[in-house]
Amino acid sequence: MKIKLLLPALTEATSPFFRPIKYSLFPPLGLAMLAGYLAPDDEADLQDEHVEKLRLDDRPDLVVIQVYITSARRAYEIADRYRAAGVHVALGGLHVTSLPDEAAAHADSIFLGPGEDIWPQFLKDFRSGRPKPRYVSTVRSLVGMPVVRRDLIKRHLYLVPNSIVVSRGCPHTCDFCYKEAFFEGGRSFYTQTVDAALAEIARLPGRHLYFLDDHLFGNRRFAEGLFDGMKGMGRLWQAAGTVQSVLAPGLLEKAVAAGLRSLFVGFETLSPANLREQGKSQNLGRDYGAAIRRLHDLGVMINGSFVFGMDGDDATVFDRTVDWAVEQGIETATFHILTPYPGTALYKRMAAAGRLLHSDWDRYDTRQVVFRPAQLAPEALEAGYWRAYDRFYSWRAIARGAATKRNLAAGLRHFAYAAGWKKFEPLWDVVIRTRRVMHLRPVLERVLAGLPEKRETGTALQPAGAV
Ligand code: B12
Ligand code: SF4
Repeated sequence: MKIKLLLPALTEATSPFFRPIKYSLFPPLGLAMLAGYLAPDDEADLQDEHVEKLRLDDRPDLVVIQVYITSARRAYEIADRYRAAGVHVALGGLHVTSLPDEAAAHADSIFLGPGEDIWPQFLKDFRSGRPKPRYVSTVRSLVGMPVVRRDLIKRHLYLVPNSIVVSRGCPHTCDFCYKEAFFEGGRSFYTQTVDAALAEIARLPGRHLYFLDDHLFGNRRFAEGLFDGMKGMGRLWQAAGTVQSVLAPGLLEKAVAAGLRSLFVGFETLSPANLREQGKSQNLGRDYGAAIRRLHDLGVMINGSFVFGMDGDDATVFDRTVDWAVEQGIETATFHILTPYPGTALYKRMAAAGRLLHSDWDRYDTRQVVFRPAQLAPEALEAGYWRAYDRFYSWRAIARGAATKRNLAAGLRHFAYAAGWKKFEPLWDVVIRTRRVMHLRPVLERVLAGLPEKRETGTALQPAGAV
């Protein structure tokens, strides 16, 4: 059987928001995972529109498309084209799960929820000539999952080809998160076995890994087993975790000993009222400053995530948040405009209150305002969002953030990481256009390796006590 697996790009690569480096970071891991269930004599072709031009003039037996909200329009276009040519089209992923009826109009089979149970079932049905129009995941387990078909990934086109996921979902329930809608009807947080996760890590070449799990620390027993097992493997890795897990005694130390060097942390807002409004209770009453100090003391850089536009946010929120993040020495920040994804509690609340402005999914990209904010005009929210990026990544702010570090090495690492990510866009573009992004991987590893903050011998960039 000939099977084509496609990840369409958000709108098209002509979008004004298309930032080549951001979209050349990670390969389509979900699709490579699905390909693991194919038979040895199946011919699979995996294409990712973020990094290559799609070839759509072939006639495979089956086309599989992963649909995110911002790529839905493009995904449907491609699906319609293949269906018109008589090819069976399967659509799955987050957006299909949120809006199955919308997706069903463009597919022969749709898939709701994670693929590990329904995809092998579909393959059996398809091979026997009886594919169903709709498959809904209910059995949630990663035990016995086949090996991810990384041989289908064009590694040289990505800065971080070693992305890895060893769990699904998250133990928390934030109102704005995709998670509850996607995992409805079954477990919404589960992990691989530690042994299977370690075996997958051992198969990955090179040194650097990026765990894309929503919350790698979400199950303490699993996380401890994983980190203990990774100790001595010589890996350098990045991941995502919560403030709560950073503050948990002992766990972070194990992660660092296993090679953790940078953590994406969902601070989201500095306002307790906002946290309450969004049901993000795990952040309530947590000392953000203490979590940051703990990470920095252990030599872990921080990518802080912040959301603007919650009901408690007024026009002062942007500068306040940026100033705080810079003062705390957070190395990189990701800002988002609050976005009610269909199927989430937030979406239901906004829809019931008549606050949604439109259903143009292309614009549900966390950079554009799609609802009526409580205290801000939509234009002011968008302008504030862009200003936050400009201010946080100004040379002055990068230097100020670096100067909070207790030694020269940590300050330089901060400077190199933040500036490298946001200040050399034209260079990134050239490197990506000339397909040389893989040559920058050693540079990333070098910066991540860095040196821990605690080094006693370091040169102070700033008087002691200024942190
Ligand atoms: C890595 C990542 C990215 C990467 C790369 C994505 C990639 N190559 O796949 C980059 C940085 C490019 C990115 C960009 C964006 N992202 Co993003 N990203 C993620 C992240 C952290 C991990 C994705 C992942 O690899 N998951 C692990 C794999 C195993 O799971 P999976 O891909 O979902 O696949 C499984 C199922 O979905 C299912 N499945 C998927 N497709 C199909 C098809 C069939 C036929 C079947 C049977 C099953 C199936 O089976 C797979 C195995 O279970 C997720 C968070 C998350 N937990 O998913 C956010 C997430 C997907 N991103 C999101 C968003 C909003 C964006 C951006 C708009 C952000 C922005 N402002 O730029 C852009 C736009 C992307 C686009 N093209 O439209 C949202 C999506 C919301 C939505 N409803 O679609 C998420 C959920 C983050 C969040 N919590 O809000 N992202
Ligand atoms: S902690 Fe993060 S991943 Fe978990 S539900 Fe909240 S936003 Fe989603």
